[in-house]
This record gives sequence, C-alpha cells and structure tokens, in this order.
Amino acid sequence: MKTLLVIDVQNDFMPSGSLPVPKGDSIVPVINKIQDKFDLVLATQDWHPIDHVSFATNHKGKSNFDVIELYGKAQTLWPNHCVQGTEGAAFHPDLHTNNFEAIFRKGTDKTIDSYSAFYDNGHLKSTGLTGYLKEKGISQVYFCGLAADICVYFSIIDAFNEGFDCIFIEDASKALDNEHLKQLKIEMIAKGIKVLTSELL
Ligand code: VGL
Ligand code: ZN
Repeated sequence: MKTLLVIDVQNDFMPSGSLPVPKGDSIVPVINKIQDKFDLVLATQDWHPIDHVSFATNHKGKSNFDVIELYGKAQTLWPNHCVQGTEGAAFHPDLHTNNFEAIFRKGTDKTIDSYSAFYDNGHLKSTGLTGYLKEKGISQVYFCGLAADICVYFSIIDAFNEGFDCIFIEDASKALDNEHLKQLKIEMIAKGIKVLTSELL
C-alpha cells in the first residue's frame, strides 16, 4: 500500500503562526494534489499541553530559541505553539484532511518533546505508529510536511531505523532553516533514504 505521512501541517507553523516556517503555506496545494497518488494517507499533529517543557515561557529567565539540557540532550526552547485544542494546533484550513485514515498526535507529554512521529526525543515512548504500519504490512513510507529539518527529518530517521524504506518529498515540505536541510539531505541520501519531488510520484 503506497503510504504518505503528512507531518504537522498546522497553523502555528505557517507564516502567520507563532513558530513560522518560511513559505510553510506553499506546500498545502502540493500536498492536496499528491494525496490521490496514495492508497493510505496518515497525518501527525504537534499537540502540546500549555505547560509543555519545550516552551520558553515555562522556563524562568529563558527566551525563545535558547537551548537547555534536558535528559542529557539539547532541547531548543520554542515559542508557545500547537497548544492542544487551539486554532494554532489545527490543520491549515485549506489542507484536504478527509482522506486522512488516522492522525497521530505527539508532544502530548509535558515532560518531554517529540519531534518524530514515532517516538519522543528520548526514545522512551512510542506513538504506536510503527505497530500501525507493520500490522498493515507497510514497508515503505513517503514523508512530507513541516518542518522539513525538524519533525519531518526526525520522523524519517526513526522510520528508517525501524526498517521502513523512506522517501522524502522535497517540494511538499519546507524547512525552518534551509542550510540545515541541505546538510540533512546529504546525510539522508548517504543512508539510503530517497529524496524526490512530487512530479515523480
Ligand atoms: C516542530 C519545533 C517544535 C516541527 C515541532 O513540527 O517541526 N518543530 N515542535
Ligand atoms: Zn512542538
């Protein structure tokens, strides 16, 4: 089953949102157009409680984009974003969501961040997505969404490490930092992850 995972195409990651991804809105028509090339479309939502540990506002004396240490790992402190049940956490209003067979929410535990659709950043808890895909006999997953260099990237790496063939759809994704994405693409291609554009689907 040809499977697409749409990552975090939510209002707060749009240019007018609280954690804007440059040109984040430009991928919405691309994702809408490619959905009918797939037999199964899944999505994720970043879905944080207001007291989430990744929000700078929850750390006295800290500012947005400061980096702290959490469980021995670097944790960037973000502006409040994708707070559960808010407009910012909703999908972009133009995104076609009717075909989404299932939506996996992540970042719901206030004590730890979760960039990947599969595991939290400490690899402590699974979202159940690996089991969902494996039970359906899926061995290959296409990825798109926001932010390409954060949640899309970490989802791809986890999927790859779980044994899935991974394909990154470049023009259906946008990065917070394009220079960073360039490096990550080199790394992904070196591992055997495929990078392609949507006209090749
Ligand atoms: C994301 C930073 C914080 C993402 C989520 O969806 O890429 N980035 N939370
Ligand atoms: Zn987040």
